[in-house]
Amino acid sequence: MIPTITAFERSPDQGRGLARDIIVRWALEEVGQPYDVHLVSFKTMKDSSHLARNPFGQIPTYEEGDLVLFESGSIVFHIAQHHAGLLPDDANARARAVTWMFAAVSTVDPPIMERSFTLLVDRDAAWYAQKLSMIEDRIRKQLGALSDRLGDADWLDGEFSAGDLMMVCVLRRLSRSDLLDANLSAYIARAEARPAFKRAFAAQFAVFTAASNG
Ligand code: GTB
Repeated sequence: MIPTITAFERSPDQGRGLARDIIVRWALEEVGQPYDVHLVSFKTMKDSSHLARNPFGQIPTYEEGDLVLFESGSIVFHIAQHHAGLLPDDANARARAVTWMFAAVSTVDPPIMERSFTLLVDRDAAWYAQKLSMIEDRIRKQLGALSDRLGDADWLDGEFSAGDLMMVCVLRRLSRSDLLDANLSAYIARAEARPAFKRAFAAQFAVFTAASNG
């Protein structure tokens, strides 16, 4: 059965592929699963039909027969459990890959999101510079630890896994900042060079181009 995901009809990221549908697109491309995309506007995301998919009125969502999922991490985990290619067969290696998925969403992502939010809404506040600097210090500390752990390996734990996919999607949000060291920038570049990422990126970019021309 071909799953259907939701994505922004008009992504505010100018085609940079930062909205989280790219995470799901990429996972589906990695495992070779075709998918349909249902585009939603900011208005229709808050309609009851979309709230039934995601109570928070957000994208991405994933529908496959009777199954309706939200949360990009959970969707990627579902895809990875049902297809070969994103989680190792060995039970311990699999648990470690899942640990990296959680590390991405629950340790590395929160301060990066907070930084994005601060850049967006706090610029006029008297304490803006101080707050930004505190958040960036926190991010630097975490990324230093991450970069040390990665070392000169290609991926976080052996073969490329759903853990790398989630982590790279979190880190890509910093690609225009000075917070990524050369090691993490190269890690992102390696991931973005994967054919599956390129197909996912092109698919979301086509939506951006169509919306811009429409
Ligand atoms: N924890 C959820 C998940 O991982 O699935 C978070 C989902 C989420 O944040 N969805 C956002 C959304 O639907 C889009 S991805 N927002 C609309 C709303 O809440 O009303 C976050 C996002 C938005 C915009 C950019 N951008 O413009 O660069 C990047 C990322």
